[in-house]
Amino acid sequence: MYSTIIRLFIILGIALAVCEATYVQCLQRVPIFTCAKMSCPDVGWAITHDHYPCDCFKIEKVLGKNRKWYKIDLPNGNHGYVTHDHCSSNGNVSQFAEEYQYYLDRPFQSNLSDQTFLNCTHPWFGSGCQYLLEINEDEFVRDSFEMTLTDNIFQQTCYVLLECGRSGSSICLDWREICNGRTDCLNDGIDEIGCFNLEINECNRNDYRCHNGLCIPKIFLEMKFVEAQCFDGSDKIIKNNHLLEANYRPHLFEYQEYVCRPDEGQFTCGDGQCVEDFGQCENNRHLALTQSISIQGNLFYPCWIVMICLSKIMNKIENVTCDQLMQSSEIIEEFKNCTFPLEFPVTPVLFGHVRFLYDLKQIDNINTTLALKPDYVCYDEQLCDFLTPTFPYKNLSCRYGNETSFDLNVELTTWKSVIDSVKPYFIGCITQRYQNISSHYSSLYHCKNSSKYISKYRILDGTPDCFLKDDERAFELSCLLNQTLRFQCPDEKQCHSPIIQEK
Ligand SMILES: [Ca+2]
Ligand SMILES: [Ca+2]
Repeated sequence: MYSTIIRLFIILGIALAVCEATYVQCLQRVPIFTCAKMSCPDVGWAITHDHYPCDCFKIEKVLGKNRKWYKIDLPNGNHGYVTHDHCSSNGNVSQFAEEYQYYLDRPFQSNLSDQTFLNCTHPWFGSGCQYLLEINEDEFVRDSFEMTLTDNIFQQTCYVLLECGRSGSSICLDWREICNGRTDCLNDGIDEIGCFNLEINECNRNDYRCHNGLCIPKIFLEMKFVEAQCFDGSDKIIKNNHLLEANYRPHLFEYQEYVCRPDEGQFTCGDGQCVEDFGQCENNRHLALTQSISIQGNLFYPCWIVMICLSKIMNKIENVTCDQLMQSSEIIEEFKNCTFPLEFPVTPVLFGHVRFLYDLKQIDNINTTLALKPDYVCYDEQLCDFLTPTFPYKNLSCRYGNETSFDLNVELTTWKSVIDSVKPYFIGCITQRYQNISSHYSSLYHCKNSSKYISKYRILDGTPDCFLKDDERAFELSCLLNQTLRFQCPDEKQCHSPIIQEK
């Protein structure tokens, strides 16, 4: 945060110092000279805060340093010179910031190489480091973020350096969705390519390994500053125990830089909040997800409408409520002509490969207060090799809904509850097919009856990662891992990961 402000002020300071003037303003009463030297006679005094037109400046070398002289137009039609000591010019700030960067990159090619740049100490800035901008940084930043929020529309920032294919255009890739262990981009899951390197990653002796595999210097754990240094905040949990004050309130920038930990909801709201899939984000990013999964695609209109309403993904379409739509005998009649099994939504509902299929319904007998459960759940067999598919459908492997996690006797009332039921069943699937990975990596744990490998740091971390949940039952192994921050409770034979201390 501070470094950003300092950088901003340094750039402003530099820009003001070298800008091509359109007018000059003096903050003190300074003499106006007839030529660009202190030895020249003066013609009067500059009036404080007056705007003097100016289109050029001269640089004078004084004892090896540059002194800048603005040539200003005077009200009587003559011109004079003032130094930049107490006067500054407006100008094209961004252009000069760019020119300054060009000078830093290629000092000998830049035409700024014979000029002086001031590197002001925070919070001062200006041509002579004479200005101080009094702002409440928290409010300043919060206002700028809040400006992007309106009642119902999520204004998102998109990570554009990966071309991420998602259904529809309502949701784009957030940088937090890269390497988060879930496939978000439907074009070959490019958001998860290469991420296994993080899973394998070990840090050196002087580093702490964040739960997501990144490393930070261990010394940060001992320092008094309260901000988490790991993006997933996993270092904060350890500090929490002995350093942080009880009334610690995370800084706004901490939220902005926060990625979800596995023990939290895994859908990122894009501002530090983490919710379960289709849970509610305060900033409404979940609506963008709902919209993206509700696209009509190549579905016949009545099939699409009825399925949206029965699945309870949304309760109205184009401002007409589902109650009204489902009373249309025409729509209900046409629904019978849909092709069954009907794949709905037209895109994967979870992890980039889990899909739902529905059989023909006696629609008159459906209890519309409940969310319709899928009759079949299909998935990519190569990613979930611990499951034996019951039958193939197109290029997918499928199981009956009640063979997965849908209990016929459990009534679900929301789309989210349908997703919540099926999610644990597929959590053990991998995101990318492994290439040349085997258990000889000492940093990996091999899930039982599965091709999945996870980092040993995920053992007993409170989150099941393997289909059989064996990573949360590897009691003896957990104490053999030689991870210094693991802890053992009295009368227990297992050693817990430090990230569950918060629970
Ligand atoms: Ca992802
Ligand atoms: Ca685990």
